[in-house]
Amino acid sequence: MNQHVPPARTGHSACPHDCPSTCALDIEISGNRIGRVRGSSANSYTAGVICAKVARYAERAHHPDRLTQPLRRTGPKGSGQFAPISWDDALDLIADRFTEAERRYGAESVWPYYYAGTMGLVMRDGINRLTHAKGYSRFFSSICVNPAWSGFLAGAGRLAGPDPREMAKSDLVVIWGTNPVSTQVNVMTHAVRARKERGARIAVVDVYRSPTMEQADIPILIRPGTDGALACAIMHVLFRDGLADRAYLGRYADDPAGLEAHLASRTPEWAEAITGLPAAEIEAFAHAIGRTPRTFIRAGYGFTRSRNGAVNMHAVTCIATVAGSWQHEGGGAFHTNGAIFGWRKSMIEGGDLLDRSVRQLDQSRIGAVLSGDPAALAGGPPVMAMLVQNTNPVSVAPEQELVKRGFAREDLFVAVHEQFMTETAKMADLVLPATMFVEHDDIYQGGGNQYVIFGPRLIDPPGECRSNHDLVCDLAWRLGADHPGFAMSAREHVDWLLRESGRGTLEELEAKRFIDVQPDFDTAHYVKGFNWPDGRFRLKAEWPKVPYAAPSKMGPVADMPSFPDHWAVTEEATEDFPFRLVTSPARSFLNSTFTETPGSLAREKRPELMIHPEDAATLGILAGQRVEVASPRGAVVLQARLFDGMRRGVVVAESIWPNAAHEGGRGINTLTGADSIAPVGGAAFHDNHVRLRALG
Ligand SMILES: Nc1nc2c(c(=O)[nH]1)N[C@H]1C(S)=C(S)[C@@H](COP(=O)(O)OP(=O)(O)OC[C@H]3O[C@@H](n4cnc5c(=O)[nH]c(N)nc54)[C@H](O)[C@@H]3O)O[C@H]1N2
Ligand SMILES: Nc1nc2c(c(=O)[nH]1)N[C@H]1C(S)=C(S)[C@@H](COP(=O)(O)OP(=O)(O)OC[C@H]3O[C@@H](n4cnc5c(=O)[nH]c(N)nc54)[C@H](O)[C@@H]3O)O[C@H]1N2
Ligand code: SF4
Ligand SMILES: [Mo]
Repeated sequence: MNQHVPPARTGHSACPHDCPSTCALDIEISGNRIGRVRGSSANSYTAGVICAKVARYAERAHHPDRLTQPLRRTGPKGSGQFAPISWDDALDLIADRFTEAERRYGAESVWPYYYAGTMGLVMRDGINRLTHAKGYSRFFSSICVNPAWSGFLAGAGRLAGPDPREMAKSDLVVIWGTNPVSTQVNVMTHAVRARKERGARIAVVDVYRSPTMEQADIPILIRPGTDGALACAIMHVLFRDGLADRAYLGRYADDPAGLEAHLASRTPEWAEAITGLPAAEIEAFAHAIGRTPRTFIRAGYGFTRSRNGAVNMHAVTCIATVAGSWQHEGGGAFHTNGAIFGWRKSMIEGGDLLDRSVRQLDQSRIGAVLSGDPAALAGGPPVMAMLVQNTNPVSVAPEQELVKRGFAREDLFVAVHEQFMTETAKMADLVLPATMFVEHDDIYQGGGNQYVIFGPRLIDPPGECRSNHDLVCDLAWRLGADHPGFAMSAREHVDWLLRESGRGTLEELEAKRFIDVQPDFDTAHYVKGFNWPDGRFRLKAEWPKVPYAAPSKMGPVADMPSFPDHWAVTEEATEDFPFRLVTSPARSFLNSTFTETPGSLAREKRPELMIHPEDAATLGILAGQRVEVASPRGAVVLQARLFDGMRRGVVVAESIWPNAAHEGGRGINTLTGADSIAPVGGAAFHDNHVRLRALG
């Protein structure tokens, strides 16, 4: 073969995946193929570093199993039997089935369902324009951020904080309930820079010796769902030992005297009994925080995936207020930058068509919704037809047995738009091939940083793949949905968004590749006050008033403690279910993405259960043995891996493997529950009580 291969060039983009790092990428391109992917060194947050799974992206983009043509189901649901169909016929079929559902049961019987497979604003959120234009059931997004964001908002009143690059200027970086070595590698870049350049220490608070905790100077190993107790004891010590910044509190907080009195009984010994962390370690950690003005708390999502998660996030942010850390460069508490971008997204989302009287269905409760639970359906009609884009609920959603039963319903029509034949696609009536980020135009915003990045189409998509935007517009046309956004290209949407939001034009962004929208120091550090009318941080949370839009308050909101506390609503160990299971993310997967790539599969090997050797000995479980793990919701078989990096009684299964990678096709979310976390919903993926049984 003497084929001419054009010389490689470098394209620029953003990582589209659901990861707070939102890395700026330099991508080798030759012909119509991508080669190595590198982190941009021109971008000061990415700083030339990306994770290994995205560096190997060519194996995902050019995977032999990419979906390339529309497929129609020919066998029973879930059989995997499909035959090719033309795009025109596929779109006609969706339009027919949606129209029929609407005629028989009303527009609310159609439920467009999506999530963050791509974080591009046009490709991710455009489906809402169709929903609003047609009056379909609205999607209440809840699977990921709700407890974390509501917990942060309860104190600061705004979803923003110090520039995440300031971690490099900190003297104590506290990585709390996140595992950045696996889940957002750039946090480590900046934290390690602080250690190298300033001799800063890195503390890591987690429930297992994660890859991040392996690198910690101060490892803080606690029991799951006990972060509120730890935070209280830390603040108790700060007040007790004269390390609370009373001047700062007097000016910037609502009720420091009330908090101090409340914490009087939350001693290190009290917290030791709850967290499993020795009181002496709590004291030492509190002293480190209290004596280091530049303490930067980088709070993640992981520790909020418990039934008391919002309370725990609020408690952790209170530490930065009691210690006065916010006022120092390299200090404060950071979780996400959601509030700094100020987008006007109405052209993408069709916000002008939104009708608040249309019901909202809860993403995390999809099992109950599809099974016809009247409460989950908000008293309305059953869901009869769905378009699923950008997400894989038949692996990732909690209460998986119910989810699978729902998708198996004969009277439910499901179209799934995907890059691969995921477990959700396999259950569909119609599977439509989707482009990848290098094959379409979109705009991205940082979660854990402050950049806006443009990601252009760099190569042609394989076969007949269409982008999310194109599919939504094609369907709108057939369904008679009317909105100017359906007649615009993705590039026109990006340009409109930038102009209307006062962020320049697409042409300007393309020339610069990315723009830095970090607010000034005073804004980021709340020097002029926190985001409440009186400018005071709320040590005493008013949960029902937290400014987070939800169909209603969810979970036991009335019982939430106002002051930071250990809120004992987690699924505690019992005689029947004596262990606590956490389902932390696997390093080489991203949720269920990359479970199709050989490089990631080789590294993750097989679904395992990490169990403490002493617990294993008590139960007669040997390394490598099959173990049945059962929660009140179902049972799963995992292979035991003996690991002494947890408190006794805690087990960890790194996730999310496909259900099919497990015996009997039952994966980890068979065990997780879909009851809502207070105050605005979410799934408690890391809060499960389980029993273990050694299998032969
Ligand atoms: N490799 C990889 N990267 C990912 C993902 C992935 O699946 N794999 N997922 C992406 C997505 S969607 C998100 S939202 C982010 C989330 O990223 P993170 O913010 O890191 O959140 P989690 O990944 O849920 O959990 C982080 C850590 O919290 C720990 N943890 C669990 N329960 C508790 C607790 O009660 N207290 C404390 N202190 N720690 C606890 C877990 O053991 C885990 O090590 O990561 C993104 N990046
Ligand atoms: N046990 C357990 N379960 C969890 C978690 C956990 O920690 N433990 N984490 C939870 C969290 S935080 C989250 S955010 C959810 C995430 O759950 P999901 O949003 O389902 O995340 P992924 O599994 O990555 O699925 C994204 C899908 O979108 C597809 N996709 C990517 N780009 C595009 C595109 O441009 N167009 C289309 N049409 N499709 C695209 C990908 O191929 C992939 O199959 O999982 C949750 N589930
Ligand atoms: S660290 Fe996160 S944002 Fe960066 S390349 Fe990896 S998955 Fe993408
Ligand atoms: Mo997430």
